[in-house]
Amino acid sequence: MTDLAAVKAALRTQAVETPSWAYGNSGTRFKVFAQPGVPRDPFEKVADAAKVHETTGVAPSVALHIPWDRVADYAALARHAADLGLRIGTVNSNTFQDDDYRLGSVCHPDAAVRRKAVGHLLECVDIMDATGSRDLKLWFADGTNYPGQDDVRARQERLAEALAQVYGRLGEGQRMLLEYKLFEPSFYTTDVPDWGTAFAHCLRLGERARVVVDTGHHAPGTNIEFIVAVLMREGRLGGFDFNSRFYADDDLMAGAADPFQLFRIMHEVVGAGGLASDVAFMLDQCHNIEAKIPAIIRSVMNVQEATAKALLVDRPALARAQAAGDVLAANAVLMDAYATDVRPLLREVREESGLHPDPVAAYAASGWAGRIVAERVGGRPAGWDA
Ligand SMILES: [Mn+2]
Repeated sequence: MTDLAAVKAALRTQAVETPSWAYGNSGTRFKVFAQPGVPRDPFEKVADAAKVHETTGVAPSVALHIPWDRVADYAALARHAADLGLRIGTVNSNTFQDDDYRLGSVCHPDAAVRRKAVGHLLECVDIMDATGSRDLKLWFADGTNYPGQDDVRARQERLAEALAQVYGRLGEGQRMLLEYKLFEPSFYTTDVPDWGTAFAHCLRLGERARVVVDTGHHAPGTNIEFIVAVLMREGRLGGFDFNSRFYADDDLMAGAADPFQLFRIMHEVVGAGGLASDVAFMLDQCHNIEAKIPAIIRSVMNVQEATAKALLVDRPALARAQAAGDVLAANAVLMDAYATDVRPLLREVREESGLHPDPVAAYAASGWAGRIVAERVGGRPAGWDA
């Protein structure tokens, strides 16, 4: 028996942060297909993010990426967001698009390059101060392509030193989220390739250093929900970058490739009290061939559906079956929840919150898609380089 009112209340309080870069042009390393109407500056990206929140009711913040979202006045950007019912969320750093970083950024063998990279990270904390952001998200493209290219342990030392400098600069209430990625763009070693490496660095730094799990950043077959369970037990899960992968870091819509995996992850999150915790639920996606805003809306809905199913797991029945060693009954409890069609429940939740029951239809009816194509003429469309 599940308390439906409690499930609905939990669903209403869920918050999924959308990434500014998903609104601009982005895609694969082979081709980025430009779309009409994409934002030309961070203010327009925030306006698009506001549409996702307006239609879903559960996307109240938008993540920035520096330097792509550099503006003269960050407080003005935060006010613009607030005017649209949003807030500026996580600030993401970028130390992978400068020629100086050919051999790495914070792990580079040259101290001058490391200083430049750390300087950028410190600038990101300055921006957080201006926007009121809680989280600094760090992902490093650092690594090597060939055996012998650099000293693996020395690179770890350089990384630790840089992280400590930035951690020391954080203000009260600010956190450092360290994201790992198995490989790419480095192909032999990556300096933060897995949760264990990220966790080890976070442990040394302090309580406000947390690990980010990007669902696309693992080897095929990796049991991501196990990683989530372990990090939550340690109090070190900072948040998620949700997306889907079929092969490598595909950055497809969350829940598109493997909705069952997303459910299993959310089951661990719900079980550990993560919905009511400080775990950040973010999307990290690129929409190359599909319309961007509806794809982001769809991703938010997919996260909601996985969450709803996880909330519907009959946990007392599950605990009884587990305690009795009843393998099949325990599995059946989980599968019953997964097999539930939660779309009617989510439609109800939205209607009870004064929203259209179908966010995709609400967006289509809003006329925003046509308006941005008509109005966003001239200027330079936002993308990976702007
Ligand atoms: Mn990511």
